[in-house]
Amino acid sequence: MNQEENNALTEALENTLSTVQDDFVRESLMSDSFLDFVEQNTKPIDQMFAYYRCAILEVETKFNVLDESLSVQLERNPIESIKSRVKSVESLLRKMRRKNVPLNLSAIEENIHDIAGVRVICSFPDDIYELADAFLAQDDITLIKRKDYIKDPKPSGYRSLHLIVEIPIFLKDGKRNMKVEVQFRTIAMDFWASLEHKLHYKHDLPPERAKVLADELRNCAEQIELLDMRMQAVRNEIVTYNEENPKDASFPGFPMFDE
Ligand code: 0O2
Repeated sequence: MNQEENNALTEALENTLSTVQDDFVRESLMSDSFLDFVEQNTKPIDQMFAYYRCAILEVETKFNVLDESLSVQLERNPIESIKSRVKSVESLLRKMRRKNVPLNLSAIEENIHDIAGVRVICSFPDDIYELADAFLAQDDITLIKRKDYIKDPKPSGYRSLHLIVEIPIFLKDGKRNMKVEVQFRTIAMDFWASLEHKLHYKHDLPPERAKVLADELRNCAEQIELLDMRMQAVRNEIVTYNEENPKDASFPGFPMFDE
């Protein structure tokens, strides 16, 4: 076959493929039965996502309350920021495919634990455990799973404390328990994870270069762990000094409140 015939054949094949694709979309994805299926299923899915957004609101409120109350005792806010998200549909479908989850809502709620995600960014490593303990001690929180990637970092170098918890949300017609993944990190751990996440998904390097960069990122994670430990040590020294040298705040003879 000469070049001209080859080009003509390629073009004919591409046209046929395009027609087949078009027919498939019209007959399957635009068929009455599929559109009826979408209509019937959209509302329960929207409802499920709304319940997860409610659960996020409940968890965020708990951390805002903890931050506010601990700020008096610690004389600083242990939480730097809170970031929340409901998992994207694409990410949810990928995870369902990976974990072979059946295509129904109760199977999704049972098997996918991070549809609602709350990330609590703390100042110091110790704050993470103090906040996690205070959160878990609340009697409407049930711990489902704990993954401590600070004590046992992932091979990538990733460090955070993950808790999967169940929390009730209160609706017009009753109570519903929802699963939420709470990730705790320091600012330094968050800095690393955010940049690593961006770099991880945006390269197409040959395997040997990818390995060199993965080693470099793991090395950065180790440096960040050291920085966290040094900042924690500075804070501990200040706290110890203040405990050993308390300021006398009471006006002599006129205590404003009883101790
Ligand atoms: P998204 O939706 O983009 O946030 P499991 O459910 O236990 O079977 P899973 O969910 O893979 O398995 O659990 P894992 O690994 O404990 O937690 C996954 C989430 O932790 C990720 O969400 C990230 O937010 C974070 N994470 C885990 N490992 C890394 C890492 O090496 N680098 C960074 N930057 N983040 C990490 P997803 O899956 O990205 O979902």
